[in-house]
Amino acid sequence: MMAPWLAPIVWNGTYNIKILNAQFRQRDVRIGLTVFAIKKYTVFVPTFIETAEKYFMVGHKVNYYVFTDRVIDIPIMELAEGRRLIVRRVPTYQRWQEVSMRRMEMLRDHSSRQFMDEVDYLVCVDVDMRFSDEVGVEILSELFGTLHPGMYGVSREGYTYERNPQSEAYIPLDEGDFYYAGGYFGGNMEEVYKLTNFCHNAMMKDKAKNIEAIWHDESYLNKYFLYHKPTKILSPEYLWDNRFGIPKFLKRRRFVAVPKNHNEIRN
Ligand code: UD2
Repeated sequence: MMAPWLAPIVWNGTYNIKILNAQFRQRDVRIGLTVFAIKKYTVFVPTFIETAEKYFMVGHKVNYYVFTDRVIDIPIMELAEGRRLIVRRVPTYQRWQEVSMRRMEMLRDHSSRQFMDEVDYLVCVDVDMRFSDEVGVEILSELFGTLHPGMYGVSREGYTYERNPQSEAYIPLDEGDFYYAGGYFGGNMEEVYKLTNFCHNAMMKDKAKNIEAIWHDESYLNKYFLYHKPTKILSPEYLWDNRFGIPKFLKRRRFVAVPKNHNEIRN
C-alpha cells in the first residue's frame, strides 16, 4: 500500500472518499480528462464518455478533451452540470505506434497553453476503455502513474522495460520500481508538462538514431518515472483488462479495456 518513497498505492479501502471529496471541493478543483481518438478509434468515444459521466469524478468540475483527426465523428453528448466536452483537431500519423507516441508531444503543447488556464489536474488515458466503477479524487496528486495489469506480480527482471543501452528509454536489469502503464498517468499541470516534454524529447532523440523503444510511449514513461517518482500510484483496479481474468486481490474493476481486434482497428 506504500512505495518505498512513501507514495501511497491506491486500493479500495485505503481512503475515505467523503473526506477527500470535501477537501477537493473546498479547493474548487477542475479536472481534465484527455483521450486521443485518431482514425478508427473514434468508435470508442461514446462509450468512454457515457461511462465517464456515470463514474468519473462525479460531483466535480470536469473537462473532457478529445483529440481527433475526425471531428465530425465525435457526437454531441449530453453532460451533467459542470462538465464540458472539448474536441480538438490534431494531425494523424500513418503508423499506430507513432499515433500512440505523438500523444506526448500534443499533451505537452496543450499543457503549456490551454490546459494551464482551464484545469488544475490532468488525467491522461487510452480511449479504448470503459469506466465500470467509481474513479474519484483519490487518484489526484502532483504526479501519478498506474501499475500495468499485465505486469502485476512480475519480478523486476521480467518487466518489459527497454533494454537497449542506446535508447533513451533504457533501464538496466537491476533498476526499476514498478512497471507503469502507458495508458493512465497524470498530475498537476506543471508535472504533466515536465513528463510529456521529457518523453517527447527522448523519443525524438531516439528517432534521430533510428531507434524506437519496445513499448513506444510506455517505455519512455517508465524511464521518466524511474527518476521522477510518482507521488501516488494507482493499483490495477484503475486499469484492468478482463483478458487477465478476475484475480481475488481485485475487489473493484474501475476502468476496463474494451476488447478490440488490433489489426482491424489499427489499419
Ligand atoms: C498500450 C498502452 C498505451 C500505449 C501503447 C504503446 C495501456 C492500457 N495502453 O496500449 O497507452 O502505451 O501500449 O504500445 O497501458 N490510438 C488512436 N488511433 C490509432 C492508434 C492508437 O487513437 O490508430 C490512441 C488511442 O487513444 C489508444 C492509444 O492510442 O487508446 C494507444 O493505442 P492502443 O490502445 O492501440 O495500444 P495498446 O492497446 O497496445
